[in-house]
Amino acid sequence: MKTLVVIKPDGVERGLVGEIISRFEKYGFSIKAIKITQLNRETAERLYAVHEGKTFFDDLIQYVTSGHIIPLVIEMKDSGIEEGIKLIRKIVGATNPLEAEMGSIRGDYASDISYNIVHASDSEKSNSYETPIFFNKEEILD
Ligand code: 3AN
Repeated sequence: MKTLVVIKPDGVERGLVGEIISRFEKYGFSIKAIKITQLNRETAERLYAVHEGKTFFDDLIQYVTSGHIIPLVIEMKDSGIEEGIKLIRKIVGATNPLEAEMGSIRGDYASDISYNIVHASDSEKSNSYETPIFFNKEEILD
């Protein structure tokens, strides 16, 4: 399986890029696409379309467009998409860092739900929607 992970502006600014990538690698994921970029407002709104209208939407867009981000496609060979995404969500930790377990990225490094370091697609459907926002097919290696 392959799926999308995005290191958000606070993860990049805090110098956690190597640490975050290293955690996925140690669990057996390998990188199949990677870049550094910055989202414009329109693309950020597309990425977070499911949250449109929610109280935190404007702040979320402001935050994800505020700095550099690092989208990655990571792969776990011989794993189904559901199991792979489940494992990634465990490595990342719960959306609210106060509920994220210690030992997860958010549990160890985040303290605020609005600045939670990393985004990971939470289903096969969201991955199919989100990955093309960052990468075209040729950029994702086999
Ligand atoms: P996750 O990133 O864990 O998949 P989503 O997709 O539900 O979580 O939410 C996307 C982002 O929106 C979160 N990473 C967080 O930055 C922000 N967010 C979600 N829920 C809230 C909330 N109740 N208050 C503030 N920000 C939120």
